[in-house]
Amino acid sequence: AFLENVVQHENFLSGKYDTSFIDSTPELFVFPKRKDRGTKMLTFIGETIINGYPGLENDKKPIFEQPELPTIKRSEPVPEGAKQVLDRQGPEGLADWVKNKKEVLLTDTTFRDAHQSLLATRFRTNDLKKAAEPTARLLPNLFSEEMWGGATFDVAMRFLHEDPWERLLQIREKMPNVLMQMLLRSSNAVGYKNYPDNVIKEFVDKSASAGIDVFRIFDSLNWVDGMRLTINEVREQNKIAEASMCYTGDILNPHRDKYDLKYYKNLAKELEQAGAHILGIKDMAGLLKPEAAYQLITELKETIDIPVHLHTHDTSGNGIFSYARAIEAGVDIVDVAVSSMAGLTSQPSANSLYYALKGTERQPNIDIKALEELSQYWDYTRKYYQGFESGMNSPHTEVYEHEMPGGQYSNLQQQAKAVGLKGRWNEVKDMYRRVNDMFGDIVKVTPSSKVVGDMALYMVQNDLTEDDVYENGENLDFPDSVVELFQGHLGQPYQGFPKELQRIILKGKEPITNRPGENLEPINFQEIKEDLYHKLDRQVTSHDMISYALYPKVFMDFERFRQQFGDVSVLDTPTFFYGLRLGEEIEVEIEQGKTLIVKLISISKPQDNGNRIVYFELNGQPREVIIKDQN
Ligand code: 3PY
Ligand code: ZN
Repeated sequence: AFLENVVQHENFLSGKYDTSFIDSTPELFVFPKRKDRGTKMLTFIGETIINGYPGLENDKKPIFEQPELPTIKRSEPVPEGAKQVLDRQGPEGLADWVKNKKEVLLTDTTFRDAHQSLLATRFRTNDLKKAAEPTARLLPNLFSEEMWGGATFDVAMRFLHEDPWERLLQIREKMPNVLMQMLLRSSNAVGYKNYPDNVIKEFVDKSASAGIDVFRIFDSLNWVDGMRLTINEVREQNKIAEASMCYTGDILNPHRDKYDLKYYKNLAKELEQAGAHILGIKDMAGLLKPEAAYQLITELKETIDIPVHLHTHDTSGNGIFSYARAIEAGVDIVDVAVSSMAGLTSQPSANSLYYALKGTERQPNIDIKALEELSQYWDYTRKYYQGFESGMNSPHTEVYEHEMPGGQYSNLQQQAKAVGLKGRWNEVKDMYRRVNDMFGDIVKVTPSSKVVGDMALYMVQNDLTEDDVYENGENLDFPDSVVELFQGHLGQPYQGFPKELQRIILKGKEPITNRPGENLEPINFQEIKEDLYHKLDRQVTSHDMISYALYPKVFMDFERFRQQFGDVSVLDTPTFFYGLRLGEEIEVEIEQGKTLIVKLISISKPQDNGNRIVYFELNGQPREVIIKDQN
């Protein structure tokens, strides 16, 4: 299979894969003969029944209750919302509209950060899109719905075998009144490394035309030079540039003065001057304590003229208190999730905030009954994803020590497990903090947070201390991501890299100090288009080209999967993760008006070669598929 071809290839194993690897390795493109859609679907379901879904225990399919959605009146027009303000008045007009609101405005993160932070980003478009229209109709006063970007882009292709662009287009269509918001890692786009400038521009342009209105842009080292091109391109598209500063450290701690109030005020001013329509504060780990929130927002409101939008994670359990203080100080917009998808490593609950602000003039103007009903939908749907829960079930104040972003916690835990450190998770967390100190106290957010995590794993795995690194670093083979960070390939940290450690890690290599994008050759999209056309033997869209430019290997794996199994995004989630029970029958709408009825009849014992025959009925006709039992 293509996936195996790739991951077993020596160039891949050595870590030297990029587009040219794919280009020069034609054997990867030996795709199986085309099959009809029914057979492809049965093959996928059969695979899942026999071999399970990667990352989930191959358990029996649980019985799930059917999630219920609130009732809506489709015959009535969709109420107008902030999207119409943007379309009529442009980004500056929208920013004024925000500033003139008395009540605090809300961004709902349920469709993006909430599940990225609670469930390893695994929510499927199928479940998200069902909630889209009720959300748009019942919560038209939302400032925005964060529903794209961050890790959702690669996870969609990599693990869910679905096209992230389809998700955007489908949800956009169902939410015509709410601003669609994405998280954009600036020159790292939705990836983990810097991309050529023309890739960033193309990505922004196509995201805007596919429906994104608000681009929350951040740089993983708070390096404004790494953000200007992205901010300019968003402005060029007449969309909202929400340039964000990542909050790290503790402005209340006088002994920790690298990131003090002055630092943030200067940064905010710089971002405003760089063209931000809104200032974002991205508290990705949830470190902003209530009093710090009050002081920070108070000072920022005096320093800049654009609206301020605050994002936090509720890991410590103090999220609502921090929001309440920020709101008292005049913050314009805050990020919340629908209650059953809120709390812990996710955002604070919208429902809780509504009640917390009762009796104040800044209470959000939102329909609490609708929020409760939507919460029920997410509650039931979340159960489908129970195998991806992190196991954290109470507030973790230790986050103030390790400072790990909400979205990284469950991911690093998985990574630790994968390298055999399952029983040493506490050590990994502690090492994460120590690595941050070694690195000179840097901003930790994707992808810089991943580098800190990689180094922590490396040190725990090899039983290394800081002294070992300083004394014996010449003989250590540091993770590639660590070398790249210290080479300047993710940009420049505030106050520079620690010189001694940089020397040890780079072993004589020269670091760069200019913008990494300036050193990268532009991608030739025309060439990609022709190339993909020949390889895929189908029309190539501009979305395909960007997905390929960002993630060549992931995109080709995804294509290979689609050729083998078809479009599995149409399957309901329990079937996608667990297959079918004996005798169970499901309906799958593979396109509008075309439904397949699939029933599992029986499964043979494994033959000598390990194959099993899975017997189905497809639209009443007997069908069988042969599946290799990998167990
Ligand atoms: C991302 O970049 O995906 C994040 O959510 C960072 O907090
Ligand atoms: Zn976040």
